[in-house]
Amino acid sequence: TQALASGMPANANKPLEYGEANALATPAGATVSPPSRLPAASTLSEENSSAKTGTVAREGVNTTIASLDRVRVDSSGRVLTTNQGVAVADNQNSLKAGARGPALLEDFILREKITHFDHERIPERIVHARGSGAHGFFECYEPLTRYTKAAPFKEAGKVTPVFVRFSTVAGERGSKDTARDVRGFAVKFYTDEGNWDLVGNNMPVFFIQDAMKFPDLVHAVKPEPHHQMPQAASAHDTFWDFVSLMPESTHMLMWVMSDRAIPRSFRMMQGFGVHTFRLVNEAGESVLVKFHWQPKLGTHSMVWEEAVKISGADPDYHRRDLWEAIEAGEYPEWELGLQIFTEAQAEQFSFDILDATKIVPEELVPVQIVGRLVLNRNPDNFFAETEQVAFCAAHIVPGLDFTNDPLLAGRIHSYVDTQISRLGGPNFHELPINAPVAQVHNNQRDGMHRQAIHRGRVAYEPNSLAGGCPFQAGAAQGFVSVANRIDAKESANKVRIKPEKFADHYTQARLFFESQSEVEQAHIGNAFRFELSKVTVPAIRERMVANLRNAVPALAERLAQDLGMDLPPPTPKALETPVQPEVESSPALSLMARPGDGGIRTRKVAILVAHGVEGSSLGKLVSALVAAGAVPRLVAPRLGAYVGAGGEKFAADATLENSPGVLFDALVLPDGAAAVETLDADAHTLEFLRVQYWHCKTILAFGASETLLAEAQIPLTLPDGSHDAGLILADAAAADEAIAEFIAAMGMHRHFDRENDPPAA
Ligand code: HDE
Repeated sequence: TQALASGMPANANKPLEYGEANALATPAGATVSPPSRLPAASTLSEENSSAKTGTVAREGVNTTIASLDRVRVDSSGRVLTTNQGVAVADNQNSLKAGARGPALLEDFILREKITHFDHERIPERIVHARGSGAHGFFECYEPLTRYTKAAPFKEAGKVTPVFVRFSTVAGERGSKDTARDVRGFAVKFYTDEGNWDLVGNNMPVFFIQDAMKFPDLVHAVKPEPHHQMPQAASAHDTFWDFVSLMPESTHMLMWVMSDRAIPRSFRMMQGFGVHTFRLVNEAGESVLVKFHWQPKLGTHSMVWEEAVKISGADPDYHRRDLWEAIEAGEYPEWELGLQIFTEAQAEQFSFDILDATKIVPEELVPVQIVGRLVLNRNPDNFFAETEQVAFCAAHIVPGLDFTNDPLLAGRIHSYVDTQISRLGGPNFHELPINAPVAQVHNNQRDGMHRQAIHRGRVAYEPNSLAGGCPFQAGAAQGFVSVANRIDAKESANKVRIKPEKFADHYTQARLFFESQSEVEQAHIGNAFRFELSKVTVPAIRERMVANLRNAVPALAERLAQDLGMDLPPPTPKALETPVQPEVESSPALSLMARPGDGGIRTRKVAILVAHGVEGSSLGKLVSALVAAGAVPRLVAPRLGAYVGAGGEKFAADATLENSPGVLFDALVLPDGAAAVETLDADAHTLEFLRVQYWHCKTILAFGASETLLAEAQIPLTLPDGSHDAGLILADAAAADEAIAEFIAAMGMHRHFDRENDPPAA
């Protein structure tokens, strides 16, 4: 740390290897010529290390950067070497006995290169294989010392560096981003008292109550083992076979069939710690807590058809969205909310707080906002950071503790264990992205890939030879488990049973459904229909509908009809006495409860252009959108320059072919007869328009482009004849008002009153 603080290289023998500043410096006496195969000033991307070429990540304010800088490598102006540091003279040709002769075994340069390449891949995560990460910080608003001594909450304004990884669960590493799935929301806090990983999801409940069932759940949802299909999808027999036999999953199924499973962006979804945890203060007193992340941009989702099409048009949709927002300085932000309650309160609840298939409704325990999370720096290298980061539910720090949630218990074991095979041994905590900011001193030694060079002959404790060091911290400083765990008063017999309240599988499933808006309820029904229609075994469909009868009879009836089957009798309940829930509805469970501020920052707007567009209104529009923080793109039949009716010049940066409508939040159709005619002649235009309309997005049509609406058979009013707030027709004269109306309508995100099931022809 002294070396780092003084800006000196960490290893004085290798001054050139460490630190960005050093890496960029020219070694004494060396002459560095520009790389020979890049012609100077050829194209924009070769001149600039821009976001698009992706060489150097934009720097954010983040104290982890300091420790990671030690290992960051920048090869600008450097000579190519082997891994042993030997300069390579020729990187094009292997060593051969004569020009047409055999390659020689002695070519250590070729062999090193190929051998390393042969071992580039590591196993992907068993679940959550596909993910995207970013660096940032957590800032505490007020000291929480009354409840916890955990380092991040000690004082107002305290900043703790974090690395966050978002993920889908079922798909493989190379699968699509927009699958219907739970999203992982894993946060590693590099606190000054050790690493704390809050490894959560974007839904506050889970499918199962006990870790014992986790391998079964995952085997059921993953591609079926005989033919390895389907990829990144739950819509298949084995998943629904399993969950229909596990009524405890009914609540989670409601969440997964809701639009929460197809978020518009990682930046627009909530995060939850799921389990009940504990906060522990200096005096050792503890309270129970649930963790919530609330996105500043509000909670927004896609519609299913859109998600399906995006997975073809841009399988990296969420990864790109996160990357681009951070590169643009639009740092995503969440607030941390806590639901804090006592054991005495918990005992009164109609549900068990150790049951991860239950939430604590906000009406019972309000969410208290305590800080914010800001992501302000993209990783420099996906593998080194996002792939090698190892989260672990067991990583907690003094001031936090677990509860006896039997699902959490399994997680406490699983995460470290899985890294041992994924990251190749027990020393993965030394990988730079995993290394704590807090110092690490213990007597663990050796193992694969050990980085630290421990000095001295003592690797045990107690010892006298090293003066007793490293010494036990004691209760004042060190981690102490809370003594009075909930359930301690229960019988100490070893049993394999569940607590009684775990048997209520339906009350909160109903609560969730009843708390949704009409549109959300309709989407849940559609999702069940879609998924179950992919199930080929009728008995599985029946069993699922039979379960749903216990939760939401109307939903089960609708599904029976939609799936063309008779309504089956309800599944016998595990708990015959009905539970009296505290609340019948919890408005906070609707996505609509958190619309954000109505702004349109980072929203993508497609402005269709062709030669002859009426240019003045488009100029105004682009300025207004940029001023509001949106991202306008000019989409044309081909890339390149276009000339407007008044001689204005436009450069199209996307094409109807490479950027279909599903990739945009809103659409603008231009005025100008010639342009409209050209666009009309390209079938992509009408397709673009139809999907925008179908997916309930905002459309602004200037002047002559109204004919495109007619061609695409877009109704100008809602089915009941009333005004469609998301469809704005404007002539150039009234451009200012139309633009203002367009921006306001985009702020509403979607115009669901347009929606029809099935979509109107
Ligand atoms: Fe995980 N989970 N999980 N999980 N989980 C993993 O750990 C596991 C569960 C979650 O971005 C694995 O490093 C068990 C709940 C996230 O790297 C593995 C059980 C929640 C991530 C594992 C659960 C999660 C994982 C796979 C039931 C929400 C991705 C690779 C007892 C609170 C973290 C790895 C990242 C990853 C085990 C259930 C969240 C196998 C045994 C509930 C966000 O260890």
